[in-house]
Amino acid sequence: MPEKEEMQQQLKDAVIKGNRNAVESLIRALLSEGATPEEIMDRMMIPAMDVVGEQFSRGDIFLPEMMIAARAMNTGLAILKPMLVAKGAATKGRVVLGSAKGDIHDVGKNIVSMVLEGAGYEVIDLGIDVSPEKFIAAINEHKPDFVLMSALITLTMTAMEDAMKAFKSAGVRDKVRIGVGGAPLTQDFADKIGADFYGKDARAAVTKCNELTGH
Ligand code: B12
Repeated sequence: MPEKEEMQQQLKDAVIKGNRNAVESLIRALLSEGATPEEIMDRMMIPAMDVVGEQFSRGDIFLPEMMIAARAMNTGLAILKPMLVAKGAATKGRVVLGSAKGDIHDVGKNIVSMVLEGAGYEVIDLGIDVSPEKFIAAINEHKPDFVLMSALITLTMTAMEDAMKAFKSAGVRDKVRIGVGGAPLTQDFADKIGADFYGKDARAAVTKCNELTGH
């Protein structure tokens, strides 16, 4: 296997095994070999998380291993972040973002945040397990153009639906555009809960936000 290809496989393995030091040094080596941050994220790191999910489903690994892999993933993302965000131009709009109530998965949300910042959006990241009340307070405080919610488990998809209802009751639903995403979501689900858009990945989030802000 040529050296670069070998390193790509090694990076994938390092994320799967949660070896943070190896993740860090392999990313740096790949960057110096000319790999782009997007390539590293899309072709190596994200597919590694899919392998972790499959191993968990099969019962080959358990929660601690899944957690360690996610930590290694977030370490890698932190290295790539300055490169992705540096590309950003002037502010195109303000985004409030968070994982739905009850959901502690944050890797996908962090990628969405980074890619949006890189595309010129100001992002206010509310973190994980964000209650509807916290989203509502952020809408009132920051007056964002968009509220984006991420859910990775079927259970927290319901929490998203509850959040939509809470936004309506609080009278803030029509003040913002709402986007939703996360591995188990579909366009049908987004339509059902009355979101303004669904995005299958971080780039789709940018495309949709650009369309809706006329950029
Ligand atoms: C890592 C991981 C964990 C880690 C999370 C740590 C962390 N810091 O995030 C830990 C160990 C904590 C964990 C816990 C659990 N997990 Co988990 N986890 C995963 C795993 C392996 C990877 C998730 C991930 O990071 N993917 C990589 C990112 C890049 O992908 P992504 O999040 O989908 O994001 C992309 C897109 O979806 C999109 N996107 C995401 N959000 C948004 C938002 C918007 C607005 C837009 C436009 C786009 C968008 O853009 C992203 C980038 O392109 C998945 C398996 C998988 N393949 O998804 C299981 C998985 C999601 N987990 C699962 C389960 C069951 C659990 C637990 C319930 C296990 C348990 N028994 O306790 C708990 C739940 C905890 C909770 N309350 O949230 C199941 C969910 C099944 C289901 N459908 O309900 C999965 C699918 C594993 C499996 N195959 O069974 N998990």
